[in-house]
Amino acid sequence: MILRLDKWGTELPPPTEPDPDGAAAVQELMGGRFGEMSTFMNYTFQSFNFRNRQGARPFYDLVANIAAEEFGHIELVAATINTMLTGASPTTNGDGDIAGAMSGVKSARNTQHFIAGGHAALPQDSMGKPWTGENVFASGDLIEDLTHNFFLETVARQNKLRVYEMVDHPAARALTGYLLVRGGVHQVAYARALENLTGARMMNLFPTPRIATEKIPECRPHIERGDHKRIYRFSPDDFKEISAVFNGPHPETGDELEVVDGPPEGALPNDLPPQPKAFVPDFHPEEISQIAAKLRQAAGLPREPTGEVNVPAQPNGGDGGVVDKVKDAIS
Ligand code: MN3
Repeated sequence: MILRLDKWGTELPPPTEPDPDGAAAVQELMGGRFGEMSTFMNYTFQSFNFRNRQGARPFYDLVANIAAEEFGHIELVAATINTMLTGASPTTNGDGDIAGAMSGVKSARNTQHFIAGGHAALPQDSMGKPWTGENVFASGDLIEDLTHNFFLETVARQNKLRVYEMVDHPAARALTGYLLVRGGVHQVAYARALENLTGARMMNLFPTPRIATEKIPECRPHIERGDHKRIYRFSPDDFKEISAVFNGPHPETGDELEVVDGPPEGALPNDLPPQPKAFVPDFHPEEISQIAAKLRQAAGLPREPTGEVNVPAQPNGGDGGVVDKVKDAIS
């Protein structure tokens, strides 16, 4: 089973200028062959199918635990795409007129973001191809699976760097900076697991690809915090044998690898604003808010929402601040 925390693995900037074509590129990190859906489902199936777990407990614990972190990576990629799509078409809730509301995005690279989705992420790659279970390799042979996972994380980091270089939107940069560091940890984890299992000198393969993560500004805060050498234990009581395989010096920095009890501190999620002209979550979202407030009170809950967010939704519907900018110019 999985416990869910209503937090993001790292802080992301709130919506600014929309970047729908950039968001289409970021989709590769969601549903591409080497995207986060693939890492998540690979480790999930490998852990579900793991036989003789008691006999190989440290390896089972490692794979199962990394699977849990990957769930949060999918969430972050989605949040990034959603941030970049916020306000991509006019979204302020005027006097009921929706004529032409979507015309601004008819040439977007991924029109499904706006037709099938509500200005939102989809389980697809950067070409709009749906993620497929063919991306999962779970042979049951531990050495094969670990070798595959090392390769998966290696190529995933290359893809992250390419998206970083392609897209300069601040949300995409924050995302790729974080994922490059965390993906690097998982790459080291599978390499160390193979090394501890077989004696193969996997550390000689680093750095592959030759990414100077410490020189990337969006990676640096995560490295300074020590997140390049840590596996977090995503469970109150389980997966305690990770340290039996995730140990030794980091191949690039020489820092001692460490297992931290409990999930990372993370960050409160931003509340992305409604997109009323796309009926997200409704043409009149304030009606749903009023109903929710009544239901909360009837259930004996406080009138105000109990959950916490980092940056609240902008009341103007997050149309990129265009309305506010016009108001500022007039007044
Ligand atoms: Mn990941």
